[in-house]
Amino acid sequence: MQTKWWHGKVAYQIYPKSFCDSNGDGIGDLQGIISKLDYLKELGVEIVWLSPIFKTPFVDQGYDIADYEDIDPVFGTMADFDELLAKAKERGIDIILDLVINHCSNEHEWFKKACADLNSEEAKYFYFRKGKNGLPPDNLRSYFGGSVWEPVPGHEGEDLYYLHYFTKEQPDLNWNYAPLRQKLFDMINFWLDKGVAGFRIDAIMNIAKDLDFPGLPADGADGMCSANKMTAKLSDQAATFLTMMNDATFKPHDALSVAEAFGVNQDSLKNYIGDDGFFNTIFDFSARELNEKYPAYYRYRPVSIAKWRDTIFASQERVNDIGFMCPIIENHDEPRGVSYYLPRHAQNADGAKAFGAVNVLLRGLPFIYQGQEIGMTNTRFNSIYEFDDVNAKDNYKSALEGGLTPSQALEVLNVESRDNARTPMLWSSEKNAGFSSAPITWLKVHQDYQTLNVAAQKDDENSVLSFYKQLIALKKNPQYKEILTYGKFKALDPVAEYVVPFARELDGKMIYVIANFEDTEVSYGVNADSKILLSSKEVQLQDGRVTIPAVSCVVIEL
Ligand code: TEU
Ligand code: CA
Repeated sequence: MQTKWWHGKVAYQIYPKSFCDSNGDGIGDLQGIISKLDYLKELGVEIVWLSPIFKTPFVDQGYDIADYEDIDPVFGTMADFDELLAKAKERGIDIILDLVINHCSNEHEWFKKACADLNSEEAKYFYFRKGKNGLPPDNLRSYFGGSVWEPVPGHEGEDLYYLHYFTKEQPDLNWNYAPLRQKLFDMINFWLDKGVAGFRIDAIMNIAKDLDFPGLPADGADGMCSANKMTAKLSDQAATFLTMMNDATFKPHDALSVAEAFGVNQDSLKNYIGDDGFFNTIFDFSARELNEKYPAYYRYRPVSIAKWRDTIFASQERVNDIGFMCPIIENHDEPRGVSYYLPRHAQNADGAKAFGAVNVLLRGLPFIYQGQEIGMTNTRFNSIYEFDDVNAKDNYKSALEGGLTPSQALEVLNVESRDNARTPMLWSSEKNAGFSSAPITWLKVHQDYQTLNVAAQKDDENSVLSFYKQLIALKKNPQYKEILTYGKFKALDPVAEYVVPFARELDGKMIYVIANFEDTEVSYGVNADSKILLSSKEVQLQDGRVTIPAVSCVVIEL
């Protein structure tokens, strides 16, 4: 395997709207992020991914981009961004941006020009199609509900539609048109030339389209079929585009490319994340994928930590000889991992520490999502009006249509909603958790902010935050860096349902990471002279056996 600059590092995801508000408008911004760079440095992260900060009408929280080369005024200016980039670099932190290029916003100039003149160059940047037999061109269902086709604005009644896999305000870009691809590649290089270290690449497998738009057999009572089923069928076409993009942009810049690539055929992973892959690495969403959301998000099946372990371990083993994936326990599209996967008795600081050890020490480039490092849990939403996310609102509607009562539908959202992770970062016990001085924040503040916050944990050596610092420091410790970066992943015997135990192995050296989410202690055979590198509670090491208390974890060098 080729050695890369990002190997052995720990990454951190910032959701800019909710990280830190510097000007008191209730919304996070770039100056807010700058004010927290020392916090990130102290935590030990060396790569920071910013969810979209570009000009946007915020229909999908910035994942609808109206100008790829400008900063949204809500977040600040290009000068603020340049300052952030420079100050981050001074602290040894590289910034990666969010590349949302399957679609743009309906407020992008391209789309406005395209609708205004169907013969324009810009009209070729989108998929405009005539209906078939009085119906939209195909029966695909958008990720956020309803048809992927919408009448072209200004041409209503002309049986003319445009394609959007996400909301109707996010028209899909036509990757089959070479000049459009070139525009996107130029834009990527604009940011890389500025000094951005790379990108997290949004929903990228969706760029492949069957130009006949044949649709697929229905997978729901609405007669439609999820767009993601079409995407899964067209991965070869996507591969062609991805190679072009890599050659034109990431590769020549030695940039970090991390893809959000749902539905990758597991047999061709090497093409994606191998030495010559389209990307450097991709997120491991295998546990998240267990919940096929459509056609019934509201009929989600809970995923236990046992199921999480079996699923994630399988994908770790799959990529051992291929490349790296990015372990996560949550992100801005998911509920908090501690609330979602852990048994009730472990949905607390103890559980957060043990889950953190798994996240940081699995093989790959781990991403920590803001607030995870203090053990943030799901936020309690008491009414549908407290949610902001389009996806939450759409799923609430479909739950009611599916026969759930309003209070049942609300409970589903409380478990599943993306807004769970999008509430403001908890900095202190002050007003709005120290996130903002505004009278009201754009999304509600977590109910536990008075006790669950950075200020309360900063100087407490037993806090979740302090434990995360130790985990990251261990991963970077020159003595263990090699094995914790390149060491093979090996599953260990779980011995009980809620135990997540694995080894990292390199050149005959071995490190065990054991997270115990049971409500009783468990024990493992190790060596007589084994050394405890880190543990979240006091562990017993006697006669070659280590005993790990309930809801805790240990890292041992054998
Ligand atoms: O997500 C792509 C994606 O497939 C998920 O949206 C998923 O289907 C959804 O979160 C339902 O849980 C990316 C971004 O991460 C997400 O925030 C955007 O909404 C989406 O793309 C559109 O850009
Ligand atoms: Ca602000």
